[in-house]
Amino acid sequence: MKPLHLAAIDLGATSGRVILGTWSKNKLTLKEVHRFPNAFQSINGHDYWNIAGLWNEILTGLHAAVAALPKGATLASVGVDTWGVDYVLVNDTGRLVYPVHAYRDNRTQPGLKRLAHTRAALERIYAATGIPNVFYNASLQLEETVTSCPAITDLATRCLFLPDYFNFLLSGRMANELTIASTTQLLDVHSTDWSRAALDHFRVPAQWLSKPVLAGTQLGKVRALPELSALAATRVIAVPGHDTACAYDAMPANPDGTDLFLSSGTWSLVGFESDTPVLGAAALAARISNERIGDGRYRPLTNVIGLWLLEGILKDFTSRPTNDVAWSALITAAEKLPAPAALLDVTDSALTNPKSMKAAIDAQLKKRRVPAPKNLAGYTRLICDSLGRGHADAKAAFERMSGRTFKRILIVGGGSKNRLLCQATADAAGVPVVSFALEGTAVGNLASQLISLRVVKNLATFRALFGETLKQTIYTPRPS
Ligand code: LFR
Repeated sequence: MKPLHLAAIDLGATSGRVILGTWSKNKLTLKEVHRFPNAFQSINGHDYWNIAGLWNEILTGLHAAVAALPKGATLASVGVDTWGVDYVLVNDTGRLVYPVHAYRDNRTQPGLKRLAHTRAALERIYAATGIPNVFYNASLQLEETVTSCPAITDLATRCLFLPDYFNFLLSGRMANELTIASTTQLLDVHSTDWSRAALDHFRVPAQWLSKPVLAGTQLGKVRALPELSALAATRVIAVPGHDTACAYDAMPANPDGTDLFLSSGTWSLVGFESDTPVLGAAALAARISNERIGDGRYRPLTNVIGLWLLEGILKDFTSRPTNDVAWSALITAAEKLPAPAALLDVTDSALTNPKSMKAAIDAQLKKRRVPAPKNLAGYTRLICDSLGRGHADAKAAFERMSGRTFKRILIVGGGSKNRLLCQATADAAGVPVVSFALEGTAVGNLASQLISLRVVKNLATFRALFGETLKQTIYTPRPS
């Protein structure tokens, strides 16, 4: 069989990339053809994504992918994954009728508090959707939109989550995909359709949404538009639209279910794969999110604040590293420091979207009468050790609730390259951390395309084949 070429569009909250994947002789090779920074921008107190900018970066990336193909070859397919929860409201022709807010916008704070203080509603919504009350949920965002702008229910006819919207721009077809739908707190945890109870509670018009398609659904060929003419033969595949679902799919986990997964980037997403959701009072208290795998199964996980802390603190230091050598020097300096006297409370909501991360961390430490670190290496150490503890706490909670024992933690994403974070996690959790040097989200995206195109049988086969080719680093826990 001839080599098969596919493109993964992978958008993160702080950077995006387009990756050309080539499948040949049962091996997947990746080439990053375009990478670009991403950030939300504020106007008059609210935070918005630059959707047109993202679309233009996608086009640039797709053209770079086509240019990187061997002579005469074409792109067989393309898939899009993005961060969760954010959405676009459009009319029947697909025109934007509302600005696209970023999930860190603090407009959801009143709704968040209201639900948090209404025990019965909180429990009802958790029982219906399996998703805890988190400030970024699409449910709270849509509730705020409908309340602050009632005319929107006439203007908009469809709600497309970000991967759905870019799939629409590429294929012309509007569809909601299951994994991204599962991040919203509006999906029924016991089926693969929307929850009437949740839609009614948050006053989201049911007609805005269609029954989600499973990952791997082919949406059609790329539209015949001048800017897409180089992709005339390319199919658009609804891959797992949620980047975390893709990252989990990429991990060559042991099929016996004893691996815990950690997708470490802006957020630290610690969880596992399961045939059943984890529900009930203890799960709600532990803030377990029952997100979905592309085939309909579950990924119970908790969201630990993640490297957002480090990304934030770097902005406060002019001495921040700008290349790999400087990064390595920073990590080495942080490793040499004594362990911090106390760790951060990573659940503190003041760390969610502060103007200055350093000021927010210092304020938390001051309240607890803990001295602030002296320099960037000190903050780096404090952050990595605190995240390591957060990951270990999540593991303990999952073991209590699922009755399973996790023997390893598999890590992918930016944090997998941070040896301080990997070691801190292994030490706190007491199990080895296996780090894979791979673009997990892009790999999961490509895996779904390969399965949809029937060149790979299923995810288990993909993981087995791909796992063999992967370089891994093992961090063994050190005695405390
Ligand atoms: C990671 C991620 C998380 C989600 C957060 C907000 O990029 O998708 O899974 O909880 O972003 O959408």
